[in-house]
Amino acid sequence: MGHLLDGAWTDEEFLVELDDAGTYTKQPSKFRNWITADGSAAPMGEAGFKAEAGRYVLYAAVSCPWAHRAVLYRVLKKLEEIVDLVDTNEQEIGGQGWGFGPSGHRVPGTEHNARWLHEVYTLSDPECTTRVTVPTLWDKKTQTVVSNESSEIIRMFDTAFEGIAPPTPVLCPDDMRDEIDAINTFVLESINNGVNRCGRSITQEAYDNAFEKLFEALDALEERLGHQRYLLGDRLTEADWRLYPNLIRFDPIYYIGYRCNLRRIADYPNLSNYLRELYQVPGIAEVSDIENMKAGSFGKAGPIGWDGIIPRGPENTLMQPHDRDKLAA
Ligand SMILES: N[C@@H](CCC(=O)N[C@@H](CS)C(=O)NCC(=O)O)C(=O)O
Repeated sequence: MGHLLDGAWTDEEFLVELDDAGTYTKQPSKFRNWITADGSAAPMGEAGFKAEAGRYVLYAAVSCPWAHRAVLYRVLKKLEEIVDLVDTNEQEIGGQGWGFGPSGHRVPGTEHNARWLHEVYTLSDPECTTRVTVPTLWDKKTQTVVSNESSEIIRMFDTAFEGIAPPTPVLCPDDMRDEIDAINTFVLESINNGVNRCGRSITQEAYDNAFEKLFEALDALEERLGHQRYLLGDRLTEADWRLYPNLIRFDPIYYIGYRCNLRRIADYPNLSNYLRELYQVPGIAEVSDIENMKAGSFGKAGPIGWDGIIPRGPENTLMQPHDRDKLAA
């Protein structure tokens, strides 16, 4: 995929996501502001992004696990009436990254009709040099991108809209933050990035390393989930929701398309039972459309350069009963 260079789209690969060993490695996100309850700057970026109903737009794509985090939070934190959601179309061969289709999309708060998501970035910063990624959080009022970093968007969604949105449990409570950060780092390295490293690294060695680390991590989580209901005990937290987008894609997409084929999640009794529980949380199945995830991932212009033929299986059994409540404290 191309990028923005000084505000212009280029297909040239200069923000390369491979390190010297051929390992797929993500670029840092460009926009890192935070929405806060009173609009103060915290913990980084510019001030001025106050939590207000109807002010912000979340750009996402169904196929993307990072965007999925933010879409899940929009449901879990009851923000559907407060933060707008715009799904970009899948990428097109010869296109300019994430797009809105031939008739385009009127960017809220502006008169601009955008054909591509990168135009939303240049409305915000006309000279920017960056990859253009989902999720992207847009502010209609200041006509700027607030953030394109999913880990931070979900933290904002967790608490910034308290008092505006209906009450919901906090998913990263202060007294659990260190534990959550620690397990997030482990899951990020071995699983969130691990599946991409298996699918998109360009040397055997880089793939082998990622593959070993990925299955060691899944084995460790399988063991952990044998004696506790969630990753951090009996409370469902951010850590679980950062794992879920990869678990749900694992058997239909990563196992076959990303060469993650030692074991399926279905072969892990605890992980598969846990995945069913998360999928069955109210509202989550509706924003976990596996057929659309497959279409984006295996599409010709998708991330792994598949031939466009979408594998039909496996059967979706995620609505089958789980018995995770037997582990409740
Ligand atoms: N660090 C970012 C990564 C997001 C990301 O890599 N999204 C992918 C889709 S799954 C993307 O938009 N890639 C386009 C590109 O890198 O050019 C986040 O977590 O928000």
